[in-house]
Amino acid sequence: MVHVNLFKKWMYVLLAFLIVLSICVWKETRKGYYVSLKVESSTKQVHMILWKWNIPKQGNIQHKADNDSSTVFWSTKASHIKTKEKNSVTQTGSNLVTNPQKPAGSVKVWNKDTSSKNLSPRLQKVRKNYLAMNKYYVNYTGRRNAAKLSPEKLLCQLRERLDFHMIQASDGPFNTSEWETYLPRRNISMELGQLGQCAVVSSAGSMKSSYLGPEIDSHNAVLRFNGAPTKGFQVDVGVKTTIRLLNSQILTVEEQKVITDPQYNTGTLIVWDPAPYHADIHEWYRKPDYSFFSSYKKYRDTHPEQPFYILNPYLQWQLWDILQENSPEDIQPNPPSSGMLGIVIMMHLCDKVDVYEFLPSKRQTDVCHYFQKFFDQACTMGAYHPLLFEKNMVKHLNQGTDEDIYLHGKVTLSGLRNVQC
Ligand code: NCC
Repeated sequence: MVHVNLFKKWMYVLLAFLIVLSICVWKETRKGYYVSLKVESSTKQVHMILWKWNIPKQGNIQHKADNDSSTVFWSTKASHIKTKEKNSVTQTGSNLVTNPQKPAGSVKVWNKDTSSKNLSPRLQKVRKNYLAMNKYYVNYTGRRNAAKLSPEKLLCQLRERLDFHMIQASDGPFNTSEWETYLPRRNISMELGQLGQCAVVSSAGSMKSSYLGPEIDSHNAVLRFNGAPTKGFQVDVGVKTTIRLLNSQILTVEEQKVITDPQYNTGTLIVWDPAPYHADIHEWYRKPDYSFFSSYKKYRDTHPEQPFYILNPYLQWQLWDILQENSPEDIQPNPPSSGMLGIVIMMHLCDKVDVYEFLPSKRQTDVCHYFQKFFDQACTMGAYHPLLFEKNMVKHLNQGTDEDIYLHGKVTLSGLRNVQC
């Protein structure tokens, strides 16, 4: 009898164990199923999940759940090389003293022929989904350069085909007395003058611990993006802000913050908004991607003295066409990133442009921004924006050295006004 009871007890324990085990296994299976659903389900759902311009809360620690968080570098010789090297960059006064432990010529930096096949499986799926979605009705019928154009020819394309004008009172729907009081009267080139050496500061996590602040501030003009702060990060990113390029989402979603936070009230502001590929300015005006016109006006009412421009909606697609024409594969049919737009705007305004951490240095990290603890490889490699192809083009145009990229994430580009075509 005692034996039978003991046996029964053991059976119950075993049964309970099996039930708990099955629940755990079921939960794990559901997790995996959800992850794959995220990238393969209907385009509408994918669009919501793929964080087009959705803003992580500052200070939140988040990590994209996938297995592509390794640090990836692209060598000019061998692709897909992982590195964990720790070269030291120390600072004395305003001069950067570097101690490269790597001999020149063997540094690993972004490869200008990086293809979507080098992306993690998750980001490859994301790219394919955006291609299928084609939200902006892109219908590219232009050339495809099988061989890479020379950097000189590419610079000529940028110089001749990009329309850099900011919206002015004579532009179609803005030709009303109501708008006249809002749009800046002076054009941006007159406002800023001819600029010499300029810097573009990407918001990448790898700006952290770069000690590039003094070098960045030594430029005649500095361009920053969206909410990227300088306060508290001066040593790494500097303090000078000549231009801040905003996407229309931040102006609408964080309207109050943008209006009241003094960091936005420095230098010249430019806002841009994704437009449909073939849209004319009237169509875009009626239906912008983000309804930012009222936020723009509110900002202008609060800070009437600060120059604040609206980028014409054609530039993004003229630039996209050049990116597509010079890429061997289909690029995401979405506008280029603020980063790429900012780079070409500075190439238009300046004699020389140093761009920091757009091409990742040895400090490359999956931390998205230098000012937030948010992890996602997509910030560097691209998801919504065709960032990978933008980076290929910037690498191709670089006039600086691979060492500068490796140590400082720095590329040097020629201003477009100096280009002979
Ligand atoms: O992140 P974001 O860009 O503001 O960064 C500005 C530009 O820096 C370059 N960058 C950034 C991070 C990184 N790890 N590597 C990089 O090379 C890119 O060129 C980038 O454009 C944008 O382009 O406007 C973007 O805006 C954010 C976000 O909307 C704003 O920061 C406002 O909060 C988007 N992020 C999310 O939606 C989560 C980003 O996709 C594009």
